[in-house]
Amino acid sequence: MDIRSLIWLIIVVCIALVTSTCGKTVMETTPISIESPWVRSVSTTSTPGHSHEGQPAGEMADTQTTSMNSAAYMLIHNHSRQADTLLGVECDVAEAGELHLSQTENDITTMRMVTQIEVPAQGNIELKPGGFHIMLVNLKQNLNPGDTIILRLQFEKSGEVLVEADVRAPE
Ligand SMILES: [Cu+2]
Repeated sequence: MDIRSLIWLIIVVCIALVTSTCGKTVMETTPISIESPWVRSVSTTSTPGHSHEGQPAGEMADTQTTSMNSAAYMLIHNHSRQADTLLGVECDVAEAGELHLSQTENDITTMRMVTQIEVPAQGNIELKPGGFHIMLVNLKQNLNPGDTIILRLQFEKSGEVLVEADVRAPE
């Protein structure tokens, strides 16, 4: 290797180092912060079917399948001067993470899937039982109280935000 190629190699390595350092800085200054994330505990023996959100087991159950769902809750803060939008969630313990909204009207609770959840500028949105929540669809394993699971939240402006959520029995 002649001296000219060596110099080029050093320049390329330096650019790579600087770029990766910048990437880290961006990650650390994300304007999104998450408070008290938790996931509803589920096991095959306690809650078969699709029941969630406090409905009695079986009310929403698909009688022919033994699939399990759970829900994740948290308080999402947005410290930015721009609104941001939660677009989706991924999680290794479930086949899919869906954004849902539960609503109660005339004593009947229904839930529907939503495509996004907006987090206002310098404000927050609470995901909680009976309201917005993240539905973890078709769990691949039991979720026992005391477990910790990782959720990967996808925001329109802030990109991916990792959340470590505790598994708890619903109150
Ligand atoms: Cu739901």
